[in-house]
Amino acid sequence: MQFTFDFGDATFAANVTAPPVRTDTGWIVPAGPLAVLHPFGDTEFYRHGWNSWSPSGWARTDGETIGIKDSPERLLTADDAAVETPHAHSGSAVGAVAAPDGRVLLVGSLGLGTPRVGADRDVLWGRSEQDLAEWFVAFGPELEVFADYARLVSERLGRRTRRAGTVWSSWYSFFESIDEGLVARTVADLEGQPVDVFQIDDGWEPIVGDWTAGPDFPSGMQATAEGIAARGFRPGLWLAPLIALPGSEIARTRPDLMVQGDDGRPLVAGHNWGSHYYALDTTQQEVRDHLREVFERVTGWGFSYLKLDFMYAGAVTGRRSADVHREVAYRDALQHIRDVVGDDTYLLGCGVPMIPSVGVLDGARVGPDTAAVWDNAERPRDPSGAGALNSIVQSVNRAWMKGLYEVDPDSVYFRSARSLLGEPERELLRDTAAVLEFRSTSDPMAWLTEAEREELAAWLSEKPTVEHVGRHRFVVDGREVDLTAVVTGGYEPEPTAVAG
Ligand code: 9PG
Repeated sequence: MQFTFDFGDATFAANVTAPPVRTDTGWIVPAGPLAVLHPFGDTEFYRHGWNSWSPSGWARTDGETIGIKDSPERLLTADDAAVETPHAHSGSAVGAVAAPDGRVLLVGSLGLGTPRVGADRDVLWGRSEQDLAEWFVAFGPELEVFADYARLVSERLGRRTRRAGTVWSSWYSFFESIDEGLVARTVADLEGQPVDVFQIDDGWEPIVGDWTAGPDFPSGMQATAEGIAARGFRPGLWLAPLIALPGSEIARTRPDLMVQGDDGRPLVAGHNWGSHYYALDTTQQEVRDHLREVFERVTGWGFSYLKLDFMYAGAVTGRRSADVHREVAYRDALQHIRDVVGDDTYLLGCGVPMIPSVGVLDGARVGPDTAAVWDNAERPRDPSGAGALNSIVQSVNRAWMKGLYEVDPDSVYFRSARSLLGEPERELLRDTAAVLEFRSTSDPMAWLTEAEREELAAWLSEKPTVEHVGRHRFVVDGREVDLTAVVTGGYEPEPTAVAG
């Protein structure tokens, strides 16, 4: 049916499936496809990525789209391959077009069903794989409209309020090369620093899919967790509980527990570690029992901060034993994990579908991996590639998600050794973490100079008040932090020498 959205001094003609309802901040539209005519012509469109690593940001409708181009493998891992069309301006769950006066017209889904929002010079549209959720349509000042949208999403899906505090992660220093001796030394060196969580990342398990202590942790993970706690830190652990590499015991012995492809074999759900990997079919009771066992085990070891990675795989398109929408299957699995670990375990999602995780996760990664290098030379046209620049750009474009959970822009650096980042670039990373209000680092104390250690301690102790005052502008304890140049591509890094 035809409908006119009335915002007082502006009206927009639209096609909807049933009559919308006016609220104090906009309109609630019943589930089903919608298309809103806008008079702005070619203008800026806000595209939102489906999972943590998927690109988000503003691009002109008459310019290049934001997204992963030329790689089906990358689309599968770092965006929603099932619906992504690289050459259309579209994104996941929410989108907006900018009016010339600075206001924006927003269409956002209030739930699951892989809702998509896209635009061209005439129309802002929304449609879903399955019509499970209402839409919000609003027109007004940009920051207000996005905040109103976040408020409505969290009213429906929940909002957890536990805070992680400051985090040290092993990933951006040691990567997979960790062992119990290295962890013990690193923890000992960190004692007394204002770090709340010491999080062990990938590398402790024998293989992705089998969540037991690997050969480099012969004393077991409980002993390692106890060592971390004894130095005054909360033990944190990485796992990717919804995926399995082909060589893992679970994938070898129980291929029937994996999401299946049309060929009746385990479906390829993504690529990493020089391999493809599969996704667990969480709609099977045996998989739910397996997840219960895994999470009872890791919390039993003493880990109460869990980084759950590659979670989008629980929502890939494929054959599952129950006929539920893939995002519903994912959210049920995440809720099951939450039920097992209880309220006091902090769950940080990474590679998670963003909206289906609201209300269950405590925090979520909102960008691709950072790195001790500014730009990613391997994947120059892929905004989901690892690097400091991509991590800043994507994370700042998701600042509005602070209304949904804690937002993690990834680790910052203090070290000048073993890094190609100059001090101005390290500061930009730290400013990004400050405005998003999630502070983590991966620098071992042994890699820092005395001055850098002091800087790190001072920075981790700060608890400033943050205001979001413009699209990419913030005020942090009275200091203006303007990230516009970096986010819009106008920042040139200092040429730096190779250090280390
Ligand atoms: C451990 C790492 C770290 C890191 C995570 C994640 O798009 N990708 O192909 C892609 C691959 C790996 C990746 C991120 C994206 O890294 O983000 O912090 O935990 O796993 O293996």
